[in-house]
Amino acid sequence: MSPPLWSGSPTCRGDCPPSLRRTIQSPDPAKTCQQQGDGNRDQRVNQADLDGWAAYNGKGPSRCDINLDAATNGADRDIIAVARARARH
Ligand SMILES: [Ca+2]
Ligand SMILES: [Ca+2]
Repeated sequence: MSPPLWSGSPTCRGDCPPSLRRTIQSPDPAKTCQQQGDGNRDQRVNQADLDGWAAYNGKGPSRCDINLDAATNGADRDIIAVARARARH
């Protein structure tokens, strides 16, 4: 009996075409926004995100845990501040 032609979920191995690799590895848009500092996920990085961060500062995981390290702290504020400054230009 021959092995199945396809098994398991799609993953990218060394022989994966670059175009398919990009598709599989493309980030979730919402997650990307959060990583760029959009804590409240309204597609903008502004004072509201800093206000949101202040409300969660010193706490554990939150929507303002931008770097997803399970703590909401100054490192997350820095990311928001940089993204905000970048958005102004
Ligand atoms: Ca926002
Ligand atoms: Ca964090």
